[in-house]
Amino acid sequence: MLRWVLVFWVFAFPVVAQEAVTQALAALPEAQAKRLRADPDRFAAGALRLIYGSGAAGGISRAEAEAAERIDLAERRARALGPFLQSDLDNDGVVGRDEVLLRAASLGVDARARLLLGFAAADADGDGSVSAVELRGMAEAAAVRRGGSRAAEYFAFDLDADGRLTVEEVEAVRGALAAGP
Ligand SMILES: [Ca+2]
Ligand SMILES: [Ca+2]
Repeated sequence: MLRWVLVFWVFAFPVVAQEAVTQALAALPEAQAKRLRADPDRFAAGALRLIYGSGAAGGISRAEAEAAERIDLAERRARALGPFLQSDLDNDGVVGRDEVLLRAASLGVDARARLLLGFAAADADGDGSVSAVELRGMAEAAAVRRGGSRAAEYFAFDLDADGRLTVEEVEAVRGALAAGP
């Protein structure tokens, strides 16, 4: 009996998946749906990385996915802050132009250009120094620009709507995306 249920599931799932994926795509913004259709392998690689990296037993809950995403964003913010914190020579939490110029002089050409361009962009009010608030704004913008939220996108493809995204679902979605609309 179980065997026949499994046989049914294996053969029926792609059809069910195709319909569910079509519906999920229709609910997403057009640009997002287009990007997913264009590169199913990229979607699958990102989702599987999330599942194997932060989930348990072949799947991930929405809460686990959101926690992993928040940790990822915090790491990106920290990376963006690094060069600025290394330029805060007097450790007062504000990066002044004089500090940045001293730091820049010790760097190679590429790192120097990145630091000075980053400093100009981060100084939102143009007063010649990057305040703690401006630092946080810069870090947030950099973190979102380099990736942004994918947990919501992945859970649009929780095909059986049980609140867990499994490896089987990701593979079914990959297949359905590759097969076309
Ligand atoms: Ca400082
Ligand atoms: Ca400023």
